[in-house]
Amino acid sequence: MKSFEVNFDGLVGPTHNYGGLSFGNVASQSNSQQASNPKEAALQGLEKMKALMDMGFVQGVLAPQERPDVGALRSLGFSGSDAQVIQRAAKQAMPLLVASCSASSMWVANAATVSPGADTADGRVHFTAANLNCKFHRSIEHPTTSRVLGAMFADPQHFAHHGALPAVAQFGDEGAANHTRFCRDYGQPGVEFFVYGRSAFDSRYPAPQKYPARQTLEASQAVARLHGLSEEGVVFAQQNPEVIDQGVFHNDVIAVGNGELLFHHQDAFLNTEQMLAELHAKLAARGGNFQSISVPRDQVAVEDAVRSYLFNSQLLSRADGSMLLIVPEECRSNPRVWQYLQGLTAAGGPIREVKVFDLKQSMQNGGGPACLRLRVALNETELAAVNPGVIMTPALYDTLTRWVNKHYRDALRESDLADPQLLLECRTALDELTQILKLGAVYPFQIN
Ligand code: SUG
Repeated sequence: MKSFEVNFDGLVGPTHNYGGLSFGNVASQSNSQQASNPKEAALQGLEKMKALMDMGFVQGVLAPQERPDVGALRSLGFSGSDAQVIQRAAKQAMPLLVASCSASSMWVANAATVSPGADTADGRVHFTAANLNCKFHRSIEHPTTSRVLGAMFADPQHFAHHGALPAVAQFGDEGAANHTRFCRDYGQPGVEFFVYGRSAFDSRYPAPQKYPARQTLEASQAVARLHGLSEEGVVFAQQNPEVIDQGVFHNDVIAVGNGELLFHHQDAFLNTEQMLAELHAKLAARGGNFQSISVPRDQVAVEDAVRSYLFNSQLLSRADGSMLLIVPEECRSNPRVWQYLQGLTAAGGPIREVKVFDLKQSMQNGGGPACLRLRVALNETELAAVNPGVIMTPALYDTLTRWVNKHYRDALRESDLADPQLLLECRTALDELTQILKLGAVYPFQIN
């Protein structure tokens, strides 16, 4: 049976703005207060989805969330009509209104961790929604994420959904941004690679000093248990705390894996040799030949990796067995990174081509090509069970482009977030979107 890696990209929501909300994420902090362009952001994302579809990859789309999140503001004590809630928050606690308006659900690599059916004890594809509890604006995503994933992957014969882990920092879970899977073929049992930033219950593990480690070992272990993964099919590794302190807030800012290949920076991990040996041995036991490409710090410094998002790329397998790397424009404008990439594709290794995309609107909040997609490996039967409304087609691309042009603003500043009209615009757009994507009722305004 054929199997595929399907990339589900987050559609950017109508309230995309630069709130400066993510301490430890260099781009988010340095672009705070700039005016954003939600329309351009959504169109840039759609361009990438279309390009991958045109190249022959199966591409899906994941819906954005209702923002401002009036329910979250009510839970913090703001009351009255929806418009009054927004106005009172704007007057008394602007940072809370900004957080409740974030379109951060676009970075769907953080939506959930996904284990394909070939790896799990019951043979179903397992999803655990990420609690994202390191940042308030992201911690409010998972209830809607769970409903949207449930509407996309509804058939319980093939898909199992787990709610987010307990909402405490000890179980901080950021989803697939710290998870990669190695395999010979997407449909064969693979090795799932969980990367954590610290241990919450064992003080022997080192931890970053300046910025938070968002993913804990205990959260990763819990996800592996929930998904019914076997010990032979799992490797846990610790991120180097020093790179977290340089702005590597998720492992996908410093490493990316696909098929049998791990592409990573030399300084990405602790105990690298031991970790690579374990990956090699476990993949070999599953019939695979693990390979890694380590990018030396004297060619690409950690700072270059953080600024260019070289590793926040999509590593895709083409039909001829070679790989393609999808990188953001910022890689081309960094001379060291661009030179490294020229050498990489000329070297005759597995990565043969680099394609560049303009994702500036998302990049300015620290979200590159890999942040914008959630990978789900599916066999033909499972793919047939996915809600067909969320699979990208030329017609869906045209419909979504029209939908964005009709509903989105082309400039958004902090002062605009206090406008109750923005909530109405967002709800009108999302109500139409749930019909386009055939999701049913998934948003608070549709179900309460
Ligand atoms: O969680 N930025 C996101 C970026 C997420 C990137 N995801 C991955 N690397 N997988 C975050 O820090 C910034 C929002 C603001 O400042 O307005 C933000 O949430």
